[in-house]
Amino acid sequence: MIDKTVRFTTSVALAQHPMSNARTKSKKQYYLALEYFVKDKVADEYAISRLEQYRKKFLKNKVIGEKDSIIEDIVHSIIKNNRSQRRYRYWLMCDIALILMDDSLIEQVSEEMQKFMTKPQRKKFGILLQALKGGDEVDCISIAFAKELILQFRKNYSFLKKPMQRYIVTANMSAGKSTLINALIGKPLTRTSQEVCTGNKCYLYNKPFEDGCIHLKNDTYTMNASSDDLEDISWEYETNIASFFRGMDEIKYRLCIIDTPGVNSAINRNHGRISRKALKKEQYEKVLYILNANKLGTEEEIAHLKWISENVQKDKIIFILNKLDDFHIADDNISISLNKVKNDLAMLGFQNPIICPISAYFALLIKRKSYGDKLTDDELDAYSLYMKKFRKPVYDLSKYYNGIQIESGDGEATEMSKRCGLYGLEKILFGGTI
Ligand SMILES: Nc1nc2c(ncn2[C@@H]2O[C@H](COP(=O)(O)OP(=O)(O)OP(=O)(O)O)[C@@H](O)[C@H]2O)c(=O)[nH]1
Ligand SMILES: [Mg+2]
Repeated sequence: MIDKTVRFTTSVALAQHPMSNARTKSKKQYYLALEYFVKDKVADEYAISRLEQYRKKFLKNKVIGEKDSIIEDIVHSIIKNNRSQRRYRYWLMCDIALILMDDSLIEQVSEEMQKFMTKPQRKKFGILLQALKGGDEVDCISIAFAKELILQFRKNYSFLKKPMQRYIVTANMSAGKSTLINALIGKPLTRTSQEVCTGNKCYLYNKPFEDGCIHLKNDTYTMNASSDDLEDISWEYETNIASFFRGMDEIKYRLCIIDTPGVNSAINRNHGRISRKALKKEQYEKVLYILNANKLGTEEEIAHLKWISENVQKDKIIFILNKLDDFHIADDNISISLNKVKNDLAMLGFQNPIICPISAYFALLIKRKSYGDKLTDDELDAYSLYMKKFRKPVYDLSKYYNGIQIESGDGEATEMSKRCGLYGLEKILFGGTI
């Protein structure tokens, strides 16, 4: 049995699929063959949704039914075809591999397919199987027509081989947990608000490449969630979301970031219980503890820090000092605040804590702008204001991160992400050193 997150976190892009220009009848037959092999091996909701994605692509929502015996004839003819459709069996194998993402199931299907092939057909098909396995020495020229699909499979395959890092995010209400997570992902996936917002655990997974699809599992599963779907998630259930993360640099891990509710809600006491239970029971490499720079030293903050110091291994904690864009030079001083936080933490038993200063809100704007998202007028105004602010040396947060310097060749997004703390934080969380 493979890990349930595997099929949940794969990317598949069908826009350029080589079957796109085939005749309607061929597409229908191709889809039937795909369904025939996949359904025989797995029936989980992820595989079924993938099939649905192919069905929509090839059949434009038409529902089709054929007798089993006819489907078998179609499957055999696609596999054996030696004429104009001789490439179909290669594409089919790639698509099946992309859906199953499981070595032994892929092997089983390839053996079943090969039973219907002649010896020379099997020989050439063997090149594809080797290419899927990633043999660099395989000469793929003879199967160049399947290159794009092989590449998609390989990207998923090597992604799944990366180590998994799990980060759980905790804080009091409105410290900016969800905003920070959105900034790390580079998309507004989790709901943020000045009111009590997150009401249950939300697991956010990255995917190997951008295929334009956000996978969402709440009360049901959808593979192509809209922003309305994300707005409408019910806190009655835990939520799982998978999407490509727009990292500032290469992301060296598979990631699972766990968003949790604020622990200090008096109205929703259950929120604190959910979060504390998660901190005790979940598996994770690090806790990202977010401190709201505007609310340092409050009773509620001290209470949560105390609980954390008693219940979580101290070397697992990374403190994140958020909302530094709200500081005003005359009144607040970032270095002094950081030192004060360090001293307060020392009194609670956290010796030499890692403290990462950031403006999560600006960080998200930087990413969205640099990836071409359309920002509202208000967001553009905030962006210009923060850009001016963080260009001033006193607000430059890059100096609090080891090894992060602004370089002359940095584009606007890189420079600003360094200045607002995002770049340095991502180096720590995504850069392969944890
Ligand atoms: N100025 C500023 N506002 C921020 C920043 N980060 C978050 N906010 C704002 O703070 C409010 C709360 O942010 P959320 O991300 O929803 O906070 P949260 O910790 O997830 O809140 P709960 O889920 O309710 O516990 C929102 O209005 C955000 O826009 C920041 O870096 N700077
Ligand atoms: Mg939240």
